[in-house]
Amino acid sequence: MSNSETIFTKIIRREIRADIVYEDDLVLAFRDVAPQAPVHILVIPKKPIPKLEEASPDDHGLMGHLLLKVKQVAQEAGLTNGYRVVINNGSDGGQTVDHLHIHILGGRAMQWPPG
Ligand code: D5M
Repeated sequence: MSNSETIFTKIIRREIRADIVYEDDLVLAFRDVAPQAPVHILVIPKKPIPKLEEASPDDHGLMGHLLLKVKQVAQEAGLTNGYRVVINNGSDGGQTVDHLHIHILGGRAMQWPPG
């Protein structure tokens, strides 16, 4: 398993500033520092699961909560015309921060396939 200390852990602990848009006991949502769309928000579990691949059956409820919060955060961001939800998993998936995170991208029409 990868080292669970990442920049996102520091954001959860308020050791690094972030533009936080939602928080509860289990998840945190904040604006991506390098937005790839007019709205680009990351939703993360507070539990430091390094990547989707390392989520376990014990995380069943947390994973459902996370996805439902993605929907809520997207609604609260005003993304009434649709949006894209992305999880980059591991090296070939393009993951750069080893703390599970769900990207919400919106505010423009997305293209397919992604690069
Ligand atoms: O996405 C990791 C994402 O994390 C990438 O879009 C930049 C974002 N990022 C990195 N550092 C920060 C801070 N400090 N605040 C907000 N957003 C950040 P990946 O799927 O791993 O490629």
